Amino acid sequence: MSFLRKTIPMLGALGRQHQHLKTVVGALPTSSRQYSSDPANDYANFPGAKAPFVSQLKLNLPEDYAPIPIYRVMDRDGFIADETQDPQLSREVVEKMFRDMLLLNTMDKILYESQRQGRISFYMTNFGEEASHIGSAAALEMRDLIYGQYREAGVLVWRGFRIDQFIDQCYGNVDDLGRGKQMPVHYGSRELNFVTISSPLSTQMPQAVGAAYAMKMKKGNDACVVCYFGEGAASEGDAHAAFNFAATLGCPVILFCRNNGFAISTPSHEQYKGDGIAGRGPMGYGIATIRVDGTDVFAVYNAMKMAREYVLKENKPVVFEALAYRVSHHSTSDDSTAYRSPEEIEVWNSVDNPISKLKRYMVHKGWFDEAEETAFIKDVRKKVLKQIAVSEKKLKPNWREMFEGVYAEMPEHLVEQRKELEKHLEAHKEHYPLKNFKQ
Ligand SMILES: Cc1ncc(C[n+]2csc(CCOP(=O)(O)OP(=O)(O)O)c2C)c(N)n1
Ligand SMILES: [Mg+2]
Repeated sequence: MSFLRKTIPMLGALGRQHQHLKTVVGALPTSSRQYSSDPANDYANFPGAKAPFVSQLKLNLPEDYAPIPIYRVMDRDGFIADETQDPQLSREVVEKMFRDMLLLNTMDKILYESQRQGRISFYMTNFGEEASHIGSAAALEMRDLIYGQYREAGVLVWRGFRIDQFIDQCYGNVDDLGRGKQMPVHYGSRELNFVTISSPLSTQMPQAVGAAYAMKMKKGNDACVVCYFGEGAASEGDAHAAFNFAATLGCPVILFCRNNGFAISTPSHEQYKGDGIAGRGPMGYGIATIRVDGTDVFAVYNAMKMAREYVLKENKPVVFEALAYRVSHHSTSDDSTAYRSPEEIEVWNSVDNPISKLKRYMVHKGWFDEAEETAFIKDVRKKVLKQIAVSEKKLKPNWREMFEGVYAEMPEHLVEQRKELEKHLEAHKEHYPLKNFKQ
């Protein structure tokens, strides 16, 4: 009874409201009517979608829609097809791009081998993706905040992360900025505005969007967030959350997908059925989207400049898809020849390789010097090998540090665990290599 007593007056109120709306709509000229079911208007205005009405029933098939085109500046021979697209970078900048790619490539080769020799526990190379790292990093400002996935070491190289910092991190020694808390390649640098890598895929994505939202709230903001992720990581639920929050909250974030064709052994054609990750942008999430040849450093650079300008001017996100090929194994825990042919790998390692493309461009410009390249690689090799010898001799951080640095104040349960470990090590010290840790 009491339910009815409350409901009947409510229905009466709704009826009155409905009556009122009818009067208002009736009074409006047809053109300004807001309601989708108006027969005089074939453009629907549902709260959930604005689109035309049609009277032909049609199943919208993926193949009815053209794929998003791939922007490129250079062809595989290093020639610029449309001169208006040449970013006109100075010789100095192009040489830095080239040298940074060579440095990354050389360091990767040695650190990969050092894992094979049992010197470090794990490694991931960046072969084939150097242009998307360097081209994107070069188009940003240092104040822009970077969230990486793990295969973006070139962004750090461009920003000035040093060889000793890379190698100390891989050894997790006392000079590792991460204090030995993470696996190799999980770099981070407060100084370089690069948030520390997390192993669980896509965790960085909603975090990056949140950081961009916070930036937008700051008066006079002139920085954006760039969030790198792989096409495999884009299948995680967190990726959806990130895309949708970025769009609906209007966040100045560039959602940079490195689509390298594989998520460990899963090829991209098994990962998704749509038009890559770019295909999700404009229609799926209502996000401005750019798709580029990720082996072309100038294409990535131009597109990133445009993306940065847009996200800051509009306070809206951009989906950025850089297409490339993961030339090496996923990591040292993988053998990719088990699921792809050596011939296929070789194409991407030679003719369609980002470094050789830039090199050919430099040759046409008369900016390339073979002897200089050889000397540079030799010098990097020497530095890396020397640093390995230094980094592997350094002590590990004090083991007590493992409990520190996550919370501003150590919670009770961690204080307890640290005490327990202290007691355990005191009782069984002969079984632990304590001399390798800083006291
Ligand atoms: C939540 C989660 N699931 C699975 C993994 C294991 N894993 C690590 S990397 C990876 C593949 C990611 O592929 P992609 O995002 O395309 O990046 P790529 O390695 O190609 O650069 C997987 C499945 C993980 N780290 N986290
Ligand atoms: Mg991938």
